[in-house]
Amino acid sequence: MKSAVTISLVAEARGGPFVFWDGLEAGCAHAAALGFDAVEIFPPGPEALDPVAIRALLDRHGLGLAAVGTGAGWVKHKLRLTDPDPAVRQRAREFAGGVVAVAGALGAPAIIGSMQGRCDPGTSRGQVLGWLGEALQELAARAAVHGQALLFEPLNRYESDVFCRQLEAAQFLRDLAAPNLRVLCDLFHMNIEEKSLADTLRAVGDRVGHVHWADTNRHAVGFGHLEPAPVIAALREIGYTGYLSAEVLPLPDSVAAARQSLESFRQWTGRP
Ligand code: LER
Ligand code: MN
Repeated sequence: MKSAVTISLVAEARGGPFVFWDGLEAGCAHAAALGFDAVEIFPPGPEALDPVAIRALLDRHGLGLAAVGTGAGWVKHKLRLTDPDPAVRQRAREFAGGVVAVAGALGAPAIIGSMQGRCDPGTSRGQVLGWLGEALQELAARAAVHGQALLFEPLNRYESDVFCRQLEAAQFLRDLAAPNLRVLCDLFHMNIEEKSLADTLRAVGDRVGHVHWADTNRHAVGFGHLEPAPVIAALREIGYTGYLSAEVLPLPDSVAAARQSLESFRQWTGRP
């Protein structure tokens, strides 16, 4: 398994669970100095990411790119893949598709989290899942062009009611028959929704595509009451070799949260 740390470039998301906030240059410099393998970027949109410049920046710091988030589509532009308005759904697909393309050009997967939306009153769950399924199939096909996965992230009940539990999401993705669709398992959301984190990870199995390495209170792992040992054992059992990416509150400050995230990663994976 490999370590990663989040960098948000979205001013509107300030206060959210991202570690670094002061630009890509500064975030990459901190991540590399601390010893992370990679960064995960939350951009305001696809146009904010120049693949050539980002490749040069990552290479200069010896960092990988773990994933790129699409959440600004919702946070900044109020775009949802399941909006009842077809014009909004279309714009949402274009926005997410742009992020998938730029992430793919950089050799990374994109994440569909808050852009999944929620079931509005007056809209049936069947309709919402239909719209979501169509969008994920289209976006997965765009990711496949680059040989990348598309990561779907179940969110806890206070953020969405589309898929809050990992296994239900994994079954939905399996039925879509797009083999590069994977589940992003965020340990913070899982702590709220799952009976057992380890059993759930084992059940999702080879559909686990990415992990958000967060404690129960969304602080860095070790600052809450998560028991990492069974989580790591389950990930080993299913043969997971992807990222444990620190998507946590920048508390007590960004560098301290990053340092604790990496220390806990090293402690529990045994990686130097
Ligand atoms: C939101 O709670 C979250 O976990 C993010 O990774 C989704 O964009
Ligand atoms: Mn997350």
